[in-house]
Amino acid sequence: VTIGPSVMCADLGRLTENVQELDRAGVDFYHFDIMDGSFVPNIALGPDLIRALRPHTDKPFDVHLMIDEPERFIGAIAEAGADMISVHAESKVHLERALQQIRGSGAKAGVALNPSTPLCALDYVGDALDYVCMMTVNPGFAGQRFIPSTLGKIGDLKAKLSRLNRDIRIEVDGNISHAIIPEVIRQGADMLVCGTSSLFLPDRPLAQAVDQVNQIVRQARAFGTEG
Ligand code: S6P
Ligand code: MG
Repeated sequence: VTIGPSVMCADLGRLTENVQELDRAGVDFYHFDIMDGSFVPNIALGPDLIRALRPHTDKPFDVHLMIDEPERFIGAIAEAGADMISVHAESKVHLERALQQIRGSGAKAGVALNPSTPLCALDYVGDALDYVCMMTVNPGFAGQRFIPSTLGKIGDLKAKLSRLNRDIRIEVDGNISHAIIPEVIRQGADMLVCGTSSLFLPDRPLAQAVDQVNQIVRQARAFGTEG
């Protein structure tokens, strides 16, 4: 199980300092939310920021495209330094083609699913898929409430993926709090996007927050192997 800070939740005025601190504390990847003001009712980040941050860390960059026509921007995002790119199944997209395009750019290919989107959206793209970004809030904003029905959906996805017998990772994104981390791990989550609910807390330095999340993850995993 890996943890990735959500970059939009960092102090954007001190982003390189934040990244150095998070790196030292032991995060595994960085999650970038790209929003176009149309697919979601908010605007955030872009390829220039990814490019600017790329020299400051060796950790993988995971880019979540919340945009209407993702195929138009996959090339630019990959070129800016993305290692993983996810496109929304609900966007205006030829999903299988977009996944091939992502892999062709050298990145891992992901599909992001809104909380209300059924898992059958993944039925015919399994061969082109490296990971699923399972939204546990409606995309658009940090600091929202976890949608309870998505918890069982993670387990359903895990079961579906094991039937495919392929190493497709499950990323969970949205209000992944200290309390919910053990639950999502139990359901089969492999990658945790950590934002205002777990890492960027007003009362704690980043390094301490990372330690705490890593400890919760270790405990949850130890508990899982015991039975
Ligand atoms: C939401 C976005 C997410 C948020 C993340 C923030 O549209 O895709 O990646 O950045 O949910 O975390 P939190 O803990 O504030 O919900
Ligand atoms: Mg996201």
